[in-house]
Amino acid sequence: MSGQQFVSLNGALVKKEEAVIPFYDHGLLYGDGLFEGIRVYNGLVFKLDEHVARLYYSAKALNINLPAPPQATRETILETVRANGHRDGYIRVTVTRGTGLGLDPKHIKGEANVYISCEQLALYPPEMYEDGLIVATVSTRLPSPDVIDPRVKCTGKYINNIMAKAEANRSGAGEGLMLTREGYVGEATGDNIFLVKGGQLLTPPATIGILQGITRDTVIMLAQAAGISVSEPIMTQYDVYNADEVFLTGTAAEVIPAVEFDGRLIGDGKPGPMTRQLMAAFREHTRTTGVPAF
Ligand code: PXG
Repeated sequence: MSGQQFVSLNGALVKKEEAVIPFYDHGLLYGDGLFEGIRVYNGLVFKLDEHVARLYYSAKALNINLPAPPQATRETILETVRANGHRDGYIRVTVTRGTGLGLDPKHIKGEANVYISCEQLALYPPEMYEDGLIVATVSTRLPSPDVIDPRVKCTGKYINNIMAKAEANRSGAGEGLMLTREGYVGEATGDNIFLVKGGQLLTPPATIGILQGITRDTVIMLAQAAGISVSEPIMTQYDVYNADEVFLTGTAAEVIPAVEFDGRLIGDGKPGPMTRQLMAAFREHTRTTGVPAF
C-alpha cells in the first residue's frame, strides 16, 4: 500500500491532502451537522447498517436531507474503506446541512455535504484495557432532551462533551462521567456506562438523555446471550461508587474497564470477571461479524 489516504467528499474519492471543504459549510459555521464513528475489524465493518440507520434517523430529526438514500451511503462508506486498505480502522461519516452564510437554512445552496474518512484510531493505550481507567465526575451536565435529543448525534452538541473531556483531563482522569440535569448517572463523554452489581448488569435507560450506543446495544445482547440479567434503572453516583465492577462502551473506546471514580476504588480496583468476560465476547464478536469491505 502506498500510504496515500483518500477521503470521500460528496461521493467522490479524493486524496486527503487535496480535499477542500466549503468555507461556509453550516457544520463549520454553526455545528449544524451529524456524525457517526464506525469501526472496521478484520475487514468487516461492524454494525454498518445500524450506524447508517442512526445517521438517517438523526438527519430526519434535524430535517437534513441527505443527497443519497441509505443504501448508496452504505456503499460509499465501503468504497472509502477499500480505497484506504484498512482492514482494521475507524470510519468517520460527517454530514452537514450544506453550504451557506447565515443561520437560516433557507440560505443554503444545494445539498447536504457528506464527508467520509477511514483512519487508524487507538483511543487508549493497550495497558488501560488491562489496568482500567480512572474516571472523574465532571460538572458539565448532559443537555436535557427537551433542548437537544441526545439520540441525535449532532456535531454542535459535542461542544458540551469536549468541555467535559477537558474537565476530566484537568483532573488527570481518563474519562469524565456526565450526569443528567437532575444528577442521575448518564454517560461518559464518548461512551456509555455499565455497572455490575451482584452478578447483574446495570446501565442507565436510553430515555434519561444519553446516546443509545450501538456498542451498548451489542454488549446488552452479548450479556443476555451469556445468561446475564440486564436492567436499565435510574442511578446516582452512589450506585457507581458501590458497584462491584464498572466499564464503559463506545465505538472508539470499545469495552474498557473503569476502576476508580472520584477517588473511590471500584471493587478491588482491578477489572472484574464479568468485565473481562464481556470484553472477550465483544472482541470475538467484532472479529467475526460485520459487512465485508473487501
Ligand atoms: N455516548 C456518547 C456521548 C457518544 O458520543 C457513545 C455514547 C457510544 O456510542 P456507540 O454507538 O459508538 O457505541 C458515543 C459515541 C470520538 C468518538 O471521536 C466518540 C464516539 C463515537 C465515535 C468516535 O471520540 N462516541
